[in-house]
Amino acid sequence: MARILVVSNRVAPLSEGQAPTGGLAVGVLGALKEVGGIWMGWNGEIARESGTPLAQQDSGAISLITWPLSQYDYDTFYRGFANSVLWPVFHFRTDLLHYRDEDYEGYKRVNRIFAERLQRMARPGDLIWVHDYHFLPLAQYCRELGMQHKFGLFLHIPFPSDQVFRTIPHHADLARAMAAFDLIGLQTSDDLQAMRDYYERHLGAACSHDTLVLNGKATRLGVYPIGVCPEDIQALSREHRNSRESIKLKSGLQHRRLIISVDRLDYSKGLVERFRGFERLLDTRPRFRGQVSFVQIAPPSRADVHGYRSLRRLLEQTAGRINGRWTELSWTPIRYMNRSFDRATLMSFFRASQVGLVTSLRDGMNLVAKEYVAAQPEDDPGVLVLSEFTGAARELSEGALLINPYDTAGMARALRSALDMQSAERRRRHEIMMDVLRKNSLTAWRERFIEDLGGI
Ligand code: ADQ
Repeated sequence: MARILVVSNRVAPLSEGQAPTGGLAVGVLGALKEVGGIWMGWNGEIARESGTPLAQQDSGAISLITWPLSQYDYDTFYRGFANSVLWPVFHFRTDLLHYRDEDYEGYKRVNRIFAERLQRMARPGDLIWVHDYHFLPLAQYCRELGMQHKFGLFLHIPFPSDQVFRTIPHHADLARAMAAFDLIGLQTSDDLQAMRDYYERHLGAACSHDTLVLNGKATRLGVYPIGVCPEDIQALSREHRNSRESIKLKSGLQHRRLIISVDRLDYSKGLVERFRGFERLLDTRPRFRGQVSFVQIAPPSRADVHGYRSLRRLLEQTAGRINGRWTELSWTPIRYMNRSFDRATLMSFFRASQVGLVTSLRDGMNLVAKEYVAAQPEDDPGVLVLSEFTGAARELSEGALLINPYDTAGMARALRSALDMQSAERRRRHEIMMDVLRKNSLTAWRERFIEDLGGI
């Protein structure tokens, strides 16, 4: 069998107790655990020079090969072009686009460093699986170094409409370079359609249903919705239902019902809108006051990137204001925690709650939504309230209560329906969603992508 070489920006630590809090890391780690492979990327550290020293860590069938970035490369590549241009634009936030030429140069330079590293590591026949928006030109640079491997790119985030994509300076250069991949995987058919539209309209590519041809080179496009391992999550949440943390959470609730949300602290997740939705519920349905608590777990991410610090301040103010309005001596409406928890604890929290609330303004998939469903007890499951602007909504529309996160009153109505929903209806919805999770599991995601890449 061909070796799989995975490239992503940040490689997740393998040690126990250091749970990754990003969807990409959770997904890649879960996928590689089953088949093994080499995972290459940044070790999260800053050094004098990017790319050295190289470190290797082996754990079971997975080898991690990592290196640091220089401060300048971190600032230009990571904070700059990747997270101040590509991330906001791909999430339709052109108002947050901050472009600088030196950031784009840094982005290309780091991609070239990764290409050189990859060339040294790869053996003939390896399948190269690149992850996410940090490495759109990587295959192109590898080809320039003479590599003839099969290159696949999986984009974890949405692909925006062509009008929005064109706000990126040098978008055509980027898109031409991306066409050096043999396979590009997207989360939903909407993303695929948007990508195809752009290539057709602006670059004159010949596009069929699942292939685009640009300057004689074909790139296959496919939809691969990332999933979870539902059985593992079910078992984890069951085994840890009486863990110390879970008992602490329940005793703090004093038999009140619980709405839970877990996200990286990011403007794409619609956290402020969510707080307002919960506030509206308390405003309009007095019977829930003192009876329902909302727990928001949101560890800070990208704190040094423009927009994230002010978001954090806004959230603190909003939570403070709502709590100031409604808190009673024995009840705090919103518990807002900026920290991460290990996976088992998180899954036990999901299991202990009656409603999982996901309100992203845009989200490639949203694994939390799927984890929430998988963690529920089958005989008494909670309800998922889910933004229609997540990739997950494409798959879970029959079981979840879909909302538009900009519609505060609609969100409050959905929360009320979720809290009032009878057990039979909850079980029915849960079963429908579990069927989807089993079919579109993390294993299926990996197998389909690798099989398609290998078969090209
Ligand atoms: P993210 O934007 O990081 O992922 P998401 O898919 O929800 O979003 O994944 C977050 C992961 O981190 C989940 O597995 C969650 O359990 C974990 N996590 C989050 N907060 C945590 C906390 N406080 N403590 C511990 N764990 C925490 C990106 C895209 C998504 C896409 C994924 C995977 O933005 O749209 O679903 O990649 O492709």
